[in-house]
Amino acid sequence: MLELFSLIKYVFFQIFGLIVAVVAGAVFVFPMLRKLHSRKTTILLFTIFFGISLFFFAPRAALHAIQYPFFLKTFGPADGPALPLKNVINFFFTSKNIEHIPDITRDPNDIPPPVGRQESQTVEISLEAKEVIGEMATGVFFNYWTFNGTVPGPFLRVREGDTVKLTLKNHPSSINPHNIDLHAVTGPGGGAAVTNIAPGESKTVTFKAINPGLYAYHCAHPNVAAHDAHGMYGLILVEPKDGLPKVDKEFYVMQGEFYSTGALGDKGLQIFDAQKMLDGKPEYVVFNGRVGGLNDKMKARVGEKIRVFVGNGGVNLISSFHVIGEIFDDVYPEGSIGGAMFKNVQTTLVPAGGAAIVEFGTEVPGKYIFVDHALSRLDRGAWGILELVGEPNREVFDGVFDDKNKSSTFLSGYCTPQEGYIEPFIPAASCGVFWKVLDKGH
Ligand SMILES: [Cu+2]
Repeated sequence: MLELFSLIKYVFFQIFGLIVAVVAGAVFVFPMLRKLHSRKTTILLFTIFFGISLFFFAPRAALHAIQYPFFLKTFGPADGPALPLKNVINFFFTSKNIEHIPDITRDPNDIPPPVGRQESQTVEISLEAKEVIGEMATGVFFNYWTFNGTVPGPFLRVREGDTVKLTLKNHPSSINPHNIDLHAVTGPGGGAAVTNIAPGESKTVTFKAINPGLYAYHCAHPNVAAHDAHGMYGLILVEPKDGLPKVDKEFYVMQGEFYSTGALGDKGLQIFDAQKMLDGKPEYVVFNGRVGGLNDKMKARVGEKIRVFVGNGGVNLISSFHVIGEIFDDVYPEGSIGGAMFKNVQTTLVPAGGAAIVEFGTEVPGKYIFVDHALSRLDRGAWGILELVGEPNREVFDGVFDDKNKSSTFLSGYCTPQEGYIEPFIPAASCGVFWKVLDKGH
């Protein structure tokens, strides 16, 4: 009910507000003016009003289409990011059929094992475009468009030289058409050109994985940015012929931005804000689809070697990926495999629609926070905790955790959201401000 109210608030109130204003103006203002002033003055006043209206609205063009927002005019090669009003109304009437996902996050541990083959083969993959409702933070809901019901979509893993036969279905409850563009594909649209599907349809693209690397995939149906900004992305790893070196743990992390009409922390179903997307001003910047999505999921033992497949669904920001308290021993920059690698890196760039692979050994127990080191984004949700358990290693790291300092106790593992620390403090990555504002009761 709260969700429907949000829709009414933002879309229908706007329309009805306009109608009410016009009717009220005609019914009340005109006779009032007629009573107080002559016909000539009335016409003059209305002309002034009409002129001012033209002054404000003419530069924004006439009503571009029956869409929300009404006046958004863009110059992309296809449809703009405004939502067709018929889809908004359709959503309003079919929202009961849309699946509510309890946890929109793709588990960062959910990665297929290494391919482990010495020869190429044909790999069949099936994905489903699915529009669902999920929780961004406690009480904050989004209409996510997904691959297989989570953000990001499944981690796909094939071998260099494999032939991939990928079938994409669009769930019958979808309102929008979708497709898939995999950056591992060599061919028109990365597959998008042959996988446009209406709700209920399914199509197949077959491609040869020629180049090893870690690649993003995403929906490229117009408006591409709008589809991506709803959560339609994931990663595909094309392993080199001999595979990647063995590690102990692999994690799957993907950053993304979400643009809502409501401000950060506003409760209820959030309406997509096309203008904020064009302006590159997201309300939420998160890992794996929601605030706190990675927390309580990434755990390892001291001594284990860790590999993180990091992607960025965008659509506007470049991620400055960093793990607080760790140094990346090895980085496959931009997800490139087979080229020059970076050694001993603090922060690595993950471009929009791009990826990186980072690897690090673990020496000291504690909590290690994955962040986008454009640090104000932490307050929008871009952080997640890796917990390392093991014996203290005082040769590598020594000191006393200060029980009175929340950031100190948090990183040592004492501070939990349940304990209710609520004041903001430095570093903001710690438990206080986020739990209070975004995730109370998490
Ligand atoms: Cu799509």
